Amino acid sequence: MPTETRTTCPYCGVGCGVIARREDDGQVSVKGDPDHPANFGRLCSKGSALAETIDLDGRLLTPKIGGEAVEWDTALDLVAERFSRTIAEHGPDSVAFYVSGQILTEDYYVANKLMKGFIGSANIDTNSRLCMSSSVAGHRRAFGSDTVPGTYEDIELADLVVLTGSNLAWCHPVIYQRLAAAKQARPLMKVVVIDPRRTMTCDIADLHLAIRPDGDVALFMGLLAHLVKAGRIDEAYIGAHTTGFAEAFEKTASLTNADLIEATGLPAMQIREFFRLFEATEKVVTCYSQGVNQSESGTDKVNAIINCHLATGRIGRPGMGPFSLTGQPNAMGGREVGGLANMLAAHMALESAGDRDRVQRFWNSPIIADKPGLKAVDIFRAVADGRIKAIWIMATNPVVSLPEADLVRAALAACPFVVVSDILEKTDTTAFAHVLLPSLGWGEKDGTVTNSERRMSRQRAFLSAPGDAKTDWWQMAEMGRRMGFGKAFGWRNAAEVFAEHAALSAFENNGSRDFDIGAFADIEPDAYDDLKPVQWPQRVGQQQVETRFFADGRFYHADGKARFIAVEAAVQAAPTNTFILNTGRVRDHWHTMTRTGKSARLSTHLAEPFVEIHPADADRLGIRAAELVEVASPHGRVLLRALVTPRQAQGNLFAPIHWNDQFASNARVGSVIKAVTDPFSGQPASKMARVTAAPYEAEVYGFAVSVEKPQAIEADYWALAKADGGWRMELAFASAPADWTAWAAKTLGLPEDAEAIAYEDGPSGTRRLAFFKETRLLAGLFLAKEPVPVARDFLVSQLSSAVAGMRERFQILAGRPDAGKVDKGQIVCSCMSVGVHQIVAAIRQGCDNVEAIGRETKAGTNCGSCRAEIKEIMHGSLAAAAE
Ligand SMILES: Nc1nc2c(c(=O)[nH]1)N[C@H]1C(S)=C(S)[C@@H](COP(=O)(O)OP(=O)(O)OC[C@H]3O[C@@H](n4cnc5c(=O)[nH]c(N)nc54)[C@H](O)[C@@H]3O)O[C@H]1N2
Ligand SMILES: Nc1nc2c(c(=O)[nH]1)N[C@H]1C(S)=C(S)[C@@H](COP(=O)(O)OP(=O)(O)OC[C@H]3O[C@@H](n4cnc5c(=O)[nH]c(N)nc54)[C@H](O)[C@@H]3O)O[C@H]1N2
Ligand code: SF4
Ligand SMILES: [Mo]
Repeated sequence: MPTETRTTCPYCGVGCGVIARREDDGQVSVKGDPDHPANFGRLCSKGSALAETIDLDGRLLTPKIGGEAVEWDTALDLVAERFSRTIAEHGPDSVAFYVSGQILTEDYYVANKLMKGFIGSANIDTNSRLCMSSSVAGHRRAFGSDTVPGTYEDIELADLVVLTGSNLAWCHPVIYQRLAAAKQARPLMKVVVIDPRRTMTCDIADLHLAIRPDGDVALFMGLLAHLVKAGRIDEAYIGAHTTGFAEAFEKTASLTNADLIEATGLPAMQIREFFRLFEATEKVVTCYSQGVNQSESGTDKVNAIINCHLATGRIGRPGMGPFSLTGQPNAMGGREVGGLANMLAAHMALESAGDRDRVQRFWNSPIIADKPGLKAVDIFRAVADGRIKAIWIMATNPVVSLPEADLVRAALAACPFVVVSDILEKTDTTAFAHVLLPSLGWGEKDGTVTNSERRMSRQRAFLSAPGDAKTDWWQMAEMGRRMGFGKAFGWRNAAEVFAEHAALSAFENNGSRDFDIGAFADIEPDAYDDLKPVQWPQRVGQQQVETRFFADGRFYHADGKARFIAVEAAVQAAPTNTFILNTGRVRDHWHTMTRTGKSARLSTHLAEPFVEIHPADADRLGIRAAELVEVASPHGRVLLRALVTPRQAQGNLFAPIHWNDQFASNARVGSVIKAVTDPFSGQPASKMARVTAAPYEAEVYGFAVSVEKPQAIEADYWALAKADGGWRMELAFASAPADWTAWAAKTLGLPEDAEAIAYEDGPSGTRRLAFFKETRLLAGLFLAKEPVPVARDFLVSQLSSAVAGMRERFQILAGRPDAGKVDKGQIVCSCMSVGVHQIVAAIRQGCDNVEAIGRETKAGTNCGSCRAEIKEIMHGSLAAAAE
């Protein structure tokens, strides 16, 4: 009998409900859960492709020590022994855990309990430091607690939605779809996007403010001053529920209009328009994400935004409030368990003796960490200089994702003892593990996650555990037992861990702490299995009527009042001859691609690492479209494809974070970023690195398709992507190999009896080789002095087509389909595999809106994530036709 399991998407913080269907033959398909309040049945491209990412290719299926498979007991005994010995010799602060907003709440709870309550150090930090920590710090400064006041519904109810430092269309696509639908239903609703780049999110914007990087504090200070001047502040609210207004306002006096224009780089007219919209609209939600958090002034940006909402009393009411969008599926859950180095469990404070005593009594633990541990960047610095001698990394890939990533790599290479729990055997980080522990992945494990609107949902298993893989919480609990803390780590299942976490949240709480899910303190496994998506708080015996916080004007500082924070605008760095490198995400990939990189469909949208550069900058440097660019800083160097586009402001570059050593020759952008951090949160300023850019002189460019996964690619530049029926790769060589056939045979794993056909045009440098066996194309290699002009989608499609005749074989050498057959062009809609050429053809046939294009080509008819791009192509084509 086919089974259907309700679970939650493991990607972004929207936290969409997914129904996973498993057929008798083991085939899995997914669809959106129509009853889940985060998505009501919608899924984005990544969620829709989940079934393509759960195969066992490359999975780590057994514990390993030094690369050799071992039993769990052997591995865990060694881990416990090495950690215990290191602690005995060098103290508890000589070890660390570096965990992730992608583990489940139960995993996180156990790891945090072990480190803070039993090992007695707070050296547990998480990749959420790189993601959410400025929001946490800003919330705690303003509210006295790390509380996201609003709900997704507020975004739909608002009359003005301000999106600052958020590429919602690509990074929180289902919230974007909900917002777009609300705007369509209520055309008077306004959307303002504040982002140095013109992103796809701007598609629904009434106003796009292409702000100078880090101009946000100045902009929101200017807004506060404007609100005061316009008499639009809520003095009664300020008086009754806040303190610090006068000081915060006073700071704005030093910001002249000229300063504001200078700091934001925006035309005065645009600034005025934004201020007027904000002033005149009662229902405003300000959503923010990494353009705010990942900055040297990240925490101040958060507070500058919150100041404006407090000043107008627009918080905690329907359609109003500041809204920090969480990135990872369980960023919020990690904050609940206190999984950051400067927090304690259940939203209690590490710096409060009373809280420490309370947690220690609840855990009945021998010790409790009494000072903050090292934050992510500092943990790896401490590994580098030998202060930390044993580290356990779980569900994160720091060799890719941390700034100064080459230093992180060197630190791990030199560390005496590195443990990595991952689902994959081969990542840039697992390469340095002394002990590798196989974890259960999505669909195999059970637990809870909490999304951006504080809604806890269950992730449920619908696949059996592969090999010896085990849940992350079990691994940590076994470690606790082996270190001699058996009684405190004796849970039999995830439900018991969750119940303990819930009980702690209610322990001596009595309404003093925002996070309280005491209603689940006695939850039984059956009820846990049935748990419906539910927002916190869930206090014992208190019927939940309101899911928003602060509607009553009561905050969590001791006096019950919120704080205005007197922020100051960041001083602009003097212009130099370097670029500002901004980094972030693309639509169809997730972080270091360990999962999305498995899906051919998701790999078609953008198949290689790139750098966006403004046409004038490209011109000045002599960089032509599709050539390669070397981006460098004193910390490292990457090689990326030039994407010349006016979406990018002059003097700024943008590169995606996803590509790493498993998918490209040198594209780990973290390696060029200096590890500058926000002084309050410790969050790295990953959106603002100083770099140089220069054209890369390639003698030969190449493109290849191959049935076999290529091994050890000898090329100065390569980027590899999964394709239907095999792999595709982009190549470049500073100097050409002597023998191309030998290069291809070795790299593309060709059998000796492969039949080769070739074409060569000496003067132009064009050279093409194709290798066949019977009716199948095994590989094709296309070389030229310039970026290779072949129809990539057509060539990829030949990997899974029969190519019997000579005519078809020569068509492959020609690198494009017969006239009459369509070459799809770059894929825009990954769900339906529709390319840009097909969309343009539909437009030429008269389709003049996204729906019509959908009817004609099916593009945009499944998850809808590409609709903004379709619109963009349509406007571009229509404009071109009009010229
Ligand atoms: N497709 C996809 N979706 C994801 C993820 C993914 O890997 N892939 N990851 C998830 C995670 S963990 C996270 S944290 C979120 C991140 O979600 P977002 O924060 O929306 O994504 P980013 O691309 O990191 O950055 C957002 C925008 O900030 C802008 N920005 C840069 N500097 C500034 C500045 O000084 N001021 C302002 N106002 N804006 C600036 C950038 O140009 C960029 O467009 O996405 C989540 N969703
Ligand atoms: N320059 C720059 N750097 C950035 C950012 C940026 O915008 N710019 N963004 C930052 C942000 S916001 C984030 S969130 C980070 C993300 O960066 P990372 O956390 O380093 O990236 P992931 O690829 O998500 O790493 C997750 C790892 O966990 C493994 N995994 C998956 N599921 C499981 C599981 O169930 N258990 C275990 N044990 N392992 C599992 C995956 O295979 C993968 O190796 O990057 C940060 N770095
Ligand atoms: S928006 Fe997409 S990635 Fe995010 S939770 Fe929903 S389906 Fe998953
Ligand atoms: Mo993140």
